[in-house]
Amino acid sequence: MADTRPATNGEPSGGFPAGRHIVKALDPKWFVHHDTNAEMRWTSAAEQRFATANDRFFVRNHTETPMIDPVSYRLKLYGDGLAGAPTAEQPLTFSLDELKALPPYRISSFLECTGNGRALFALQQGMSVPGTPWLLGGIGMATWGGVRLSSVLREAGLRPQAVDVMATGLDDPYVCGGVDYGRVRRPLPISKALDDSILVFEMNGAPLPPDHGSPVRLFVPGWVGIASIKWLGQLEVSTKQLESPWNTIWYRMTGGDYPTDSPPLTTVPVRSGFELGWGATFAVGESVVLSGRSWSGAAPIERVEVSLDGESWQSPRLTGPNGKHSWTRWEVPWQPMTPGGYELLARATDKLGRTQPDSVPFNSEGYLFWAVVRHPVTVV
Ligand SMILES: Nc1nc2c(c(=O)[nH]1)N[C@H]1C(S)=C(S)[C@@H](COP(=O)(O)O)O[C@H]1N2
Ligand SMILES: [Mo]
Repeated sequence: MADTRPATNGEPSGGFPAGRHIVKALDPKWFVHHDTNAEMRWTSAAEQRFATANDRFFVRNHTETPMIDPVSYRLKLYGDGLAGAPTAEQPLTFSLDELKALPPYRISSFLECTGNGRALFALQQGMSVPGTPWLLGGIGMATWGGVRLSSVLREAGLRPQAVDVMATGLDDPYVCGGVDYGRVRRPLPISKALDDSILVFEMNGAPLPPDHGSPVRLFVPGWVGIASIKWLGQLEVSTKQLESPWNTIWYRMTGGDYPTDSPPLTTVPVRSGFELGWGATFAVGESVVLSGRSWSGAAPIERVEVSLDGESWQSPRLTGPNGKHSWTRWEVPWQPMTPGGYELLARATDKLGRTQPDSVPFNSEGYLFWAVVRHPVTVV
């Protein structure tokens, strides 16, 4: 993957270059800049309620945000998985109004980049991996409003023989290392497409913003972010398995001890983050309440264990919603009495018993760092 950037040894500074890869304003107070992408600072999470405000939500763009006219927008559907097997040249189309006429559907779910936590492979395990060096801010939580993908597929004449749906974005083709890989696209198995996948046109009650896929994006709850194709232009519905570089070359585990036929990545593992800056400072003797969030793509969170001294563990009470695809919040009091450097640890276990290990095996793209994060802070 030519999307290669040096790993970082801490939180990169703000400072966004000119260039319009991302349309919304990116205040360095809330975002860390990585080339075409913007990472949420966890200090921003601390000031928010449960959901992440649209203007503080992380952005992951392979190229740049396109501006698409919602009035002339048409979603195209084609393939032999639809009755009459419409072709790419003569597809079925849906306008935004036609999509909005289908029964409404809403889900509160986090969205997380597959590479979230990538910088921690180097920081915690001394493993060098290429790619955007996200700390833990490649995640956000929103209420996504739209219509079920199943409603659209049935309206389009879904055949029982269909096995895969390829979603393709309208952003520019992704060129990397001199190779044009075409538009960002990834196949979705029909089972997940019919289960809880959504075509989204509302984010937290507002029209979907340009950077997050306006006018329509796919949203695949609990799955790695790449499944949720933005600026959705077309859906190919096929009776055969489909492939794209986004499920054959990238977004699957490669290298290390992983078998060469590891499947494309789907469900997000269990993770936890403190609502603190990386390297936050505290005053000695001061009483504070530390807060954080834990999440899993497969199930609600069962319990969280926190260690503030690297030795003893406590189980903070979970507060607020704790749904299948949401993060849940927790709080722990702390009064550090000795100056120095500390590592704050949080380990979550979900209701399926999946938990966070102390370290994770190497994979060459640095995907899915789900080990316990050692969050550095200083007491002065
Ligand atoms: N068309 C298109 N869809 C896309 C992407 C993209 O670059 N182009 N990036 C993917 C990745 S890798 C992630 S993590 C999410 C990020 O969504 P967000 O920018 O709304 O946070 O969108 C996914 N969908
Ligand atoms: Mo991603």
